[in-house]
Amino acid sequence: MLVDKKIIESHNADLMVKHQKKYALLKEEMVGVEAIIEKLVAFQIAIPSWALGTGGTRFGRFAGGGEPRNLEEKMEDIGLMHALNKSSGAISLHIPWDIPANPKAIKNLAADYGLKFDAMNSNTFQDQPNQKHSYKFGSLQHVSKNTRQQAIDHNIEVIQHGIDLGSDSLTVWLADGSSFPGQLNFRNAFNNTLQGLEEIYKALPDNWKMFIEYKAFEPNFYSMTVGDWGQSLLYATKLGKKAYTLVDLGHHLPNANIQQIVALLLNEQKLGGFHFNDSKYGDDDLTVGSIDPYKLFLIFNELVEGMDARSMNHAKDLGWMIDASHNVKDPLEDLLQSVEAIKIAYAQALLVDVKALKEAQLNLDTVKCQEILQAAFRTDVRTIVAEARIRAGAALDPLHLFRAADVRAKLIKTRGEKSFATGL
Ligand SMILES: [Mn+2]
Repeated sequence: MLVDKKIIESHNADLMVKHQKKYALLKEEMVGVEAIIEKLVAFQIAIPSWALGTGGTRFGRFAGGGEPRNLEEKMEDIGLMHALNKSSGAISLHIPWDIPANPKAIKNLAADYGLKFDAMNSNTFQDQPNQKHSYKFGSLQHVSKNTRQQAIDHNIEVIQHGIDLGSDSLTVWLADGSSFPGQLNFRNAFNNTLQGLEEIYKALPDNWKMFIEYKAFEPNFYSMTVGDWGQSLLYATKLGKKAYTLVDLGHHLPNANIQQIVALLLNEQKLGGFHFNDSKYGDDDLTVGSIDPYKLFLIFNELVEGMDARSMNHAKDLGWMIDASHNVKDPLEDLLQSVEAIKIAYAQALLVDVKALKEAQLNLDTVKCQEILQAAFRTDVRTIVAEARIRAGAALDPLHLFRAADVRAKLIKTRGEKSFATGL
């Protein structure tokens, strides 16, 4: 391991006095800090296997050096992150990019790093070498039964890989849709897709969940067959109680009120999981919290309120994943920033004075409602998040330590300057 316990302990010792001063002050002022810290320690965010290399755009890809060359090295990267922050104890795999040659060995490796296998992801948006039928015109929606069957079989194969590894959920994201008016019969596309999802659903073990992810546009630009939360909810409702909607923050039209979508899906018991990222225009896949941290806080506020209303376990009852990948930053530094942003927004949401907010809502006191939310959002909770990290055995400042320990240089030394992560 590139960052071992000793390195973390000595890093923490260097920063501890300053941290403890800040924490003592904060603890005096704030009520309920201990309960928040407990929740923060339990809250883990899954890292997608495709985010560990520098992502490509439609125009080019610029590798950063030392990228993981195979599944084992991707797990090494996430293990490294988890050692630094004790908040990313899960990996979300993508098939066929990460098919484990030896599932048992991969499972053991995950246990060594303290990682679990989160949702498995299928891929019917690309054609793979030697694939019989093309997905150029869609997969589960396709006019050809053979193409549809191939996509169904692939998803069932992904479930099997997940069973071998101890995962318990499947995320289905379909690129299906159309780019020109008249290209597609919408009803047939919907019904074909539903039939395919039903076949996949039948192959799910009883303790599994199926997440149906939606996206408003891209790669198709006229229609997407699972284009919004309404369509996803329709499928999930028709399929049954193991099927849920998955919300990816970047998959909405500009200015969509994601907070409200989350609240209603929770109300219907149909919110299954989350893909975190940030964006300015569309599916930009930028670092979580880098553009609009207030929106992220408002979403977490609805998540916390909605989960508490149903006595749900924040850490376990929904799937929490990052789905971001881009060109400019070191992927590990980017992911450390994303996890930190998620924890900050979660901590702020836990600070909201729920009782006062309810009262203000009933009194139609709009000004007070805003004051209550913004009081929580404007609280600097970084010290609380850091305290939770220390208690979990992580580094006080993961990003600082990642740089100070020269982790990327060491990865480049073993993996090479021109290594390319498998995947996008
Ligand atoms: Mn996604």
